[in-house]
Amino acid sequence: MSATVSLQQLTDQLEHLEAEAAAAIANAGDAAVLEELRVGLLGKKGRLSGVLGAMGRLPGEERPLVGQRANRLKEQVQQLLGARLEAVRSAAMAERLERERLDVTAGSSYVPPGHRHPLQSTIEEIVDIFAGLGYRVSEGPEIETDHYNFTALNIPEHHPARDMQDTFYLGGDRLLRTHTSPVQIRHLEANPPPVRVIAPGRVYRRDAVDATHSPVFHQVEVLALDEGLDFSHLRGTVTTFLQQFFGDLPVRFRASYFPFTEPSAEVDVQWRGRWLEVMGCGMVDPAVLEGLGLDPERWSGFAAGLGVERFCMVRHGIDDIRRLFSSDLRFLEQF
Ligand code: 2U9
Repeated sequence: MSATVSLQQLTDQLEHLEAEAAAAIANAGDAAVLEELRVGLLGKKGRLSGVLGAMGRLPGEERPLVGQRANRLKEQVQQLLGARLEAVRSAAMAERLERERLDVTAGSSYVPPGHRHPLQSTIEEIVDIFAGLGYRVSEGPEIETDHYNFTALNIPEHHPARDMQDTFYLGGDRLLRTHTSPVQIRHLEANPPPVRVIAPGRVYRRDAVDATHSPVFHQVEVLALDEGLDFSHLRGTVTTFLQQFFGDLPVRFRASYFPFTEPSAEVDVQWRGRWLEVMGCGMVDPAVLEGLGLDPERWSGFAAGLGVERFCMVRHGIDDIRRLFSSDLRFLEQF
């Protein structure tokens, strides 16, 4: 037989429980602790259930009094738990906002990604077109010897073409190359024909600077050497290339002279209604082939050369070559 209980005892227990619960809830620091308290107070095996269990031992008429008191306690505890939960959540959110604070007015550390210089993208476009025609890229030194820059290209000492390609002499027979043709000479020394190469690169000339001249500029030269190549191959290759680069516009060839090609031609494109000279070209002079120990009766080929700055300026409507070397971002950002 269980011990008897009085109404007073149970009411005291409920009062006590309520005070204890209120204090514990007020001290709870987070949602997990509050959930533990809820289970311990109101759960099936909780403290309130314990008191209600004892209620069965009261006389029948007293039970509703305890029941009503217990219900008020339950509501009160639920209300305190809800309010405290709300408070700890908003405190946690405030703490997180403070911890992860973003100053949207702070100065930016954004670095613009940048892009290729217009000269570089012009070179890449030209190389891509010739790659599509089966050409490989060949490169060589910017400091050359008199032999590779001039003599091997059929420009002997005292030839007037040396004046047109006056350069920077570095002492001895060393000089800054005036064209990328020495690259092809070196390529042919190392690789027997058939050969199809292009030589992009920086070249130097002793020129006064003006809107169209710079002592340093870039060339792309083209060389094809094989059996049976004639002027029609040259014409077809150069025309195809120019129409890919500038669009499908008229191209014309005018007779010209270079020491290293015979016959030679200058090439114009009709750009926005005006004929513009953009390239030189010709059949490789037999004297150049003989100098390399190649039999001109068996091997023939064509060569062409262009100035990258000129291509870039025509394409983009740039009126002064110096802009391409000034590194002025207000200019460069347009491309
Ligand atoms: C070898 C044989 C022949 C290269 C060539 C040109 C014509 C030419 C100019 C274009 C504009 C120079 O930059 S520019 O001023 N070049 O007109 N260059 S044929 O001829 C070669 C090259 C290599 C072995």
